[in-house]
Amino acid sequence: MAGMKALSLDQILDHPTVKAVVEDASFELRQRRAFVPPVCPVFSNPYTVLEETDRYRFSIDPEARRRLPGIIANTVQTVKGPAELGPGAVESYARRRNIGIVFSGGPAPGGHNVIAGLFDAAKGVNPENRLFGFLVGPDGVVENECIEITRELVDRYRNLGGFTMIKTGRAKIDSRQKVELSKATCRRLNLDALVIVGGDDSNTNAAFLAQEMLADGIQVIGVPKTIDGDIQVCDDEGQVLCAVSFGFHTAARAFANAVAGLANDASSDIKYYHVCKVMGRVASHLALEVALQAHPNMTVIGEDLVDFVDEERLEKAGRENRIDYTAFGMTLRHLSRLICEGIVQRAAAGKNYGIIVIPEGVLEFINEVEVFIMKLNTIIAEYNRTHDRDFHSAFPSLQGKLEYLHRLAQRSRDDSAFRLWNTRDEDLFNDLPEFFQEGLLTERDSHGNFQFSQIHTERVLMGLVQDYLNILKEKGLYKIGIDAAYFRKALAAAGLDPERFGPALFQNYGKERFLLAKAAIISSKTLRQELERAGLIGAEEKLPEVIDKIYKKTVPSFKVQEHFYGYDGRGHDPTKFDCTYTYNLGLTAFSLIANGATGQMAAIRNLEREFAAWEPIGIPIAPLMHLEERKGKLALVIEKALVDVNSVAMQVFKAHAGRWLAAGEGEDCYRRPGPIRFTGEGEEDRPLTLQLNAIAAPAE
Ligand code: FBP
Repeated sequence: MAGMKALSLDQILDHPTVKAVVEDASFELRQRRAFVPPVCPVFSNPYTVLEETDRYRFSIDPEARRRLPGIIANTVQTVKGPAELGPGAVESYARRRNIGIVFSGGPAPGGHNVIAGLFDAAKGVNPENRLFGFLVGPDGVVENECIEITRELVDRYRNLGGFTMIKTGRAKIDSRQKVELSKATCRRLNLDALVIVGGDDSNTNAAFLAQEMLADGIQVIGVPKTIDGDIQVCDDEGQVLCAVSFGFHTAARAFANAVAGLANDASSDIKYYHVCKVMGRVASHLALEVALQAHPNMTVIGEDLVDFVDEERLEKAGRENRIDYTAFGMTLRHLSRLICEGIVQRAAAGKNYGIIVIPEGVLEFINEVEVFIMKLNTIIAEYNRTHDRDFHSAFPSLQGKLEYLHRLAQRSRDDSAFRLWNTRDEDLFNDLPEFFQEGLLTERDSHGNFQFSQIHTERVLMGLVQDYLNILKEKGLYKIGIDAAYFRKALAAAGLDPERFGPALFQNYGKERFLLAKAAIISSKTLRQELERAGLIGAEEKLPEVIDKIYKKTVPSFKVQEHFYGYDGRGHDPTKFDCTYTYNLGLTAFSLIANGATGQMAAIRNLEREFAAWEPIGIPIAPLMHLEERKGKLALVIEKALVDVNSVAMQVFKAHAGRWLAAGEGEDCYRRPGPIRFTGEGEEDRPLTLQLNAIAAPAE
């Protein structure tokens, strides 16, 4: 440190560089805070009205008609900006209101802007309007835990990720008692309306509350949130009303950027397969978007596995005059084989590394596992219904849970009518690795959903991949291809004739650029035998060093690094798309409230198109509901939108899967989507899936 100036701590702390470093607001953060999302043209009017339209049709579930009579006849409403409103209408629009807002479920980037949009619209119309934020999710409504949202608070969180301002929770207002307590909260706060920002389950909850609160004149409006992207609403004719929930774009971009970083590392260090599990509880929308954004070598799309038919098995059975029913639908083992195929092909082209993307919810599409999940859901739900303690506190250890299952299997022996868990189920279940058994028996969430994020799906799958690769290796079918130019150069340098050794060592010498060792060569011993047979070395002669070295390079070692991309992307600061989308959702929610709507979900139509075409609307929630198995019982819920395997985005993905596998001589096709940022040009401004699917959208 000789020659350095001696500075006092005060002088150091006073230095402008130090001040910039310790300042909590980074440059990017300041840019974010300064960003003012553009608003749909209709919101530049001082007032808005709702135009009902019957252009969209929904097939209504009779159960929804029975249980939601007050809101089932709702139609799609378009937010319009009239030149002027009559005096009575202005008064009613601008009358003083108290509005509550609550986040429900996992965080999704953009939530704070929903609050900001709602707040700005409410205060803009009447500064006396008040906004209350319920704390830590729906429990805040039940327990009347809330804060008044002020401008200072809103400004602190504009354009920022997370749900930090009022937090979130997964509780559900699902019992008479909770509904009554929620009503009491709303009455106590003199609320005119409650906005529920959540996923399919929370919007389902919003519809039931809307029905319940009709008599009190309290409006309930939903807002489509979830990074999973599985709230997508179309009418019966496929006209898109809500192309994607908010948060999806940001999470997908964050995941894709991380995957692109791994691709850089993998193709530099050339020794790892990076297996990236990406969130998405059931649907594979996020995995598909990551594939389009980053072009990993392999991406599994859960929905694509459902209709899988193993033609080879079928043919084999056909030759034996029987039908093999196990050939229909994907098994874990078969999926692992498909992944192995890709790995083996890449290895043959000299690539012993790569990127594999697996959707978190893939198990939902694997028959054998799905059966377990459904059976265990029912067993746990039944137990909770009929006992004083819940299943997980009654059996905290895996051993205890397995013993309970064993008792059920025994019961199936004595009672043929009891089919829920039989000895075959038990045998199959006992074959699974312990951590997987534990995962399948984890606690369900409050909506009765299986928590895929808690399961190491990638570990289960990669375990099977590793086993099968070992088998292929022993059979001599999994080898690393050696570049012919390298082989010739190395042999020439060692004074050996590559033209003599090449045909003895490789199955495709002189035919292809990457040379594959003969299948029979699977050890130093078999290598010797091959060379002796070709008369290239004598029985007592030492194996030439260079040959041994090249042989070792043909032997693959499969090394995996596992990654989980979920919470990081879910908590990311939103893209400009999500900032703008959510701010306009907040404005839309206020328009719906000020115009008296209830049981509607705020949405923006035409998200897949340029901003000028965005159209704020209200979607009736009740007609979207259908019956589905939950916690072992049929429940009325909004249907999750899965990846449409025939969509344009899927067709593009499938058409490029071979190219992105890059199991040939060329380079990998990794794409660098880049980080999410607010400065500079060039950020893709909406999800690629949406842009692609819009190609086939019916003309307006
Ligand atoms: P939401 O549907 O509530 O938005 O949550 C989605 C999600 O992020 C899934 O992708 C993931 O499976 C799950 O939440 C994780 O849940 P938890 O936060 O309870 O671990």
